[in-house]
Amino acid sequence: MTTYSFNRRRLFTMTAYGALGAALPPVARSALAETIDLPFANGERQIAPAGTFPEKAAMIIHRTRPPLLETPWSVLGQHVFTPNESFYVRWHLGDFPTHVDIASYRIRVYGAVDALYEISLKDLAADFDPIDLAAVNQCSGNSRGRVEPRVPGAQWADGAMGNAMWTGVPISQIIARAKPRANASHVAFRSMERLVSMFPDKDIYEKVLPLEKAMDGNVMAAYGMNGEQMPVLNGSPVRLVVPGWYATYWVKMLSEIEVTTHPGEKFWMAGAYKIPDRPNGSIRPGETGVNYVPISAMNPRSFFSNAGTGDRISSGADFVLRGLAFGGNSAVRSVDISLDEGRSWEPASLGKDWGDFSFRQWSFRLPAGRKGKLAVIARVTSALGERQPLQAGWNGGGFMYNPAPRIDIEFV
Ligand SMILES: Nc1nc2c(c(=O)[nH]1)N[C@H]1C(S)=C(S)[C@@H](COP(=O)(O)O)O[C@H]1N2
Ligand SMILES: [Mo]
Repeated sequence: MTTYSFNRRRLFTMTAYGALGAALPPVARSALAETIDLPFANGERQIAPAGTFPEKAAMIIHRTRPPLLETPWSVLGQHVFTPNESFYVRWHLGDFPTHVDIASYRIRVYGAVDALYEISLKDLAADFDPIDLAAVNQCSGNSRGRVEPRVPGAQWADGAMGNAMWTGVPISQIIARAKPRANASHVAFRSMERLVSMFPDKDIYEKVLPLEKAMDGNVMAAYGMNGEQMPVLNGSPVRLVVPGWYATYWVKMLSEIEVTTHPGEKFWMAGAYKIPDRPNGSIRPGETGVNYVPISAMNPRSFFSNAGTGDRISSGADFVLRGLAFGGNSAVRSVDISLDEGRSWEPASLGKDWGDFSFRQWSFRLPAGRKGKLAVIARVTSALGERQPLQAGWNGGGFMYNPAPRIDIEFV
């Protein structure tokens, strides 16, 4: 198993990133011979071959400018730690820097504090105590393409997520040093990129956490990803990591940390990424009179990684079903398997525990000799007691999709 020791000296050996912009103009059609059929109507997408996007292997293209790139399930399902080169990519604003000057890069810490200051990358590595923490980064709209009735937005299959071992400095240390004032209640995180917009609220990517959440010791300014410098498309040189919460909060190319005295009022908090204030963010399609709140903690999910609907499997030998799960905002308590449409459940075996916020592998042995069709459902229960529903919930944003997955296979 790989160990992840991030060499902090590497931070200073890098002076600038490559000409990212060169990869972003429309990709030549001829380069995109390969396509993939995602598991929903109109799910055909092109695959960008390795190298089309900087530091990236072959990725499923949902959009090129700004990029929305999905990790193929054939890669994602096979790793506890998603390889950096295959990690999905999602940007909202087109105008993000193609070069970052490492020497002059600073994060400003200011607002309702007594000691505002700026952090260089050198300070970040030298003046604080870094941590390593495994955490799943998942887009709020992951699997949106599966939502019925269909909703607008990126039609992701299940590959708008990934797990990595993040290295960085807890925000609690950074904020403690700034000495927040007694009336401080929230922290706004902003990135380097700008959008030329008619709507001044929308021009900066700003996400806001309650101060208590920002100070939980897990939320961090990360510079390492799986023991390496993180790819520029995933937010180098520094991104926010908010273990247990949806990736919309994981601000990339972090440039400002403002301690404030109020919740987020700008577009990316007050306008977008809001869910019905209901259990699992779910309402009936078309339901009105619902209060909407900013999305926050993830719900639990499980996935099959070595079998899918339609597979024909030899009954001549035991077959070990394998998959991935995560608990959302807490650890995986159990993954349970049903072979009878959800009437009874048996626990799967869990793989190595990499921490509460990581993917966890699971496996379940089906003995040799079974013949014919079989429906298998996998359901995770989190340490907080949250359990995947058997039927998908729904909301107009296509957020928080998490029904227990089911596959229909046949033993021959
Ligand atoms: N600066 C910046 N950070 C951002 C975003 C963005 O548009 N700009 N998008 C957010 C959203 S919605 C997602 S899903 C994640 C995606 O992280 P990734 O591209 O590393 O996979 O980044 C988050 N952080
Ligand atoms: Mo997202």
